[in-house]
Amino acid sequence: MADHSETHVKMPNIKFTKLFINGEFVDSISGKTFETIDPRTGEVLARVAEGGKEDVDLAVKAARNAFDHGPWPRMSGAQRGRIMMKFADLVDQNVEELAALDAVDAGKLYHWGTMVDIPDSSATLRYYAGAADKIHGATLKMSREFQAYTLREPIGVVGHITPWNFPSNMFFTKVAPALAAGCTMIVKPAEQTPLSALYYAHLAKLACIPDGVINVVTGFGPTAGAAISSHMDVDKISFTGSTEVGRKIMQAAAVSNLKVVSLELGGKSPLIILDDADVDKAADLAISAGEICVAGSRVFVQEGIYDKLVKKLAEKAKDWVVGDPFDPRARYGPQVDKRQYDKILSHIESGKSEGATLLTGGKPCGNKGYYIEPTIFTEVKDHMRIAREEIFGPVMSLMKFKTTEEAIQRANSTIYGLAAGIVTKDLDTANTVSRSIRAGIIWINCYFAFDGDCPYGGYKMSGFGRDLGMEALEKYLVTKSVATPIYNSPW
Ligand code: TXE
Repeated sequence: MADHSETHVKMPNIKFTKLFINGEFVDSISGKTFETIDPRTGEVLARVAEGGKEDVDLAVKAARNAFDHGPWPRMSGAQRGRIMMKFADLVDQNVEELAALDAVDAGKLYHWGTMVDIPDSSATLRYYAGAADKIHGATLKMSREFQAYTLREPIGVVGHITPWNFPSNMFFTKVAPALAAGCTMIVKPAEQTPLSALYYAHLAKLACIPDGVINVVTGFGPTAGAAISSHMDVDKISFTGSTEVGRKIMQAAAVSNLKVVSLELGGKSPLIILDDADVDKAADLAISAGEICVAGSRVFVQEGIYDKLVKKLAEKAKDWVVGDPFDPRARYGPQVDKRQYDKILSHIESGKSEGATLLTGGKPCGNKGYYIEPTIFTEVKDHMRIAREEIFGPVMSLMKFKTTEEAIQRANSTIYGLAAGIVTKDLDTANTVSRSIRAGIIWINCYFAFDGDCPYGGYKMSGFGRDLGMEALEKYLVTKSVATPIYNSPW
């Protein structure tokens, strides 16, 4: 654990803690608030308005009104795009404040936030701003004396329910394509990390996004989240989070108004390292496990390179600095909250008791906050809990294999299918593995390579629907066909 004495802490000014409904920051109707905790210390960072069903009703009413009568869906795509560009500029102008908010609320690394998370968020906005005036349907020559055309219309009022692992990126991954499509929306950020979403609501207002288009209701899943997913006037839910809650959201949609659902859920992503891989590079790629849904938490290593890789990882582990997210030397910050911290530690204990070999880490560190040493287990067997369940923390499991066929079979032997990686110099093998793994994104000789233009999402119980790319825009559009007769057509 790094010594924090030299750390220059850029404590953000927490200005926004109320619900954002119809363009105003308001208290919850019940007057209730909840604590958001600083994972660096375990202490209360701020009290935030706790939205409940009545608040969701108000937010949906505002979004419905903005959709049915407001300017946003009726503007030209070019106009929406211009406003979204302004929103993106405001995000960039506040990059330090936003990265600091995510650092104290979510434990995200500050320097990573300023260099990657926040710039990627504004880039996502600009990507979809550019798409807003390129939404069009087709002209259809029908088989009889008719012609038709299709209109691509916004789907309506959208509920976005997001997790805590990437508070800023998740916000824009959901909000940006929905804005471009002309939708209005209610965002419910995770209860662990509500602060940056409220700041984004403020910036949206400054960018002149009309009132009611973006509403943010902070609060808990079983109350605020459930009220959104079972609401009769919400047309679509876009959710990222656990498979368990994804199931509840589908059920709520089914028994309410059959709203359209897209789900990005858990993963247990395999990284397959073949004998011909460069050991140094393979070790760097393997060290990608962490609080990300696509973490390469099952690392399959071919037997010829296994011992060399274990040695290399043990060497590299000496340079891993766990520390305060504001410390530029820190590579790992704290876990988001006590529950996640306890969950990760319990997985580490299960790894030890089920007989995996602990190579590095394996225990908490620091004298306050939710810090855990990055942990590597070797000799992990497929039946062990650490190999089967999503851990969502800095825990890597190394498993040995003999043939590529065996690696493919074991990699696919999971209920999830979010991401996978392969490290090899052999293009034929890389292509074979890519086509054989059932996962939404495959990385060859790289890992965690995301881009606004590159869709991602799940196979199997990792969900359905894609975020990012032009495919995500489609989720927020619905097709209408319009047919007219053509009399006396020679064709
Ligand atoms: O997710 P939850 P949590 C996985 C990961 C992690 C686990 C739990 O395995 O350890 O999920 O994380 C809202 N109706 N992922 O507890 O509970 C909740 O308030 C409607 C994978 O954070 O699914 C929050 O806003 N909404 C993942 C959001 O759902 C409900 C990212 C996510 O919470 C609700 C995060 C309900 N009944 C966790 N209950 C990924 N794929 O990236 C909760 N919520």
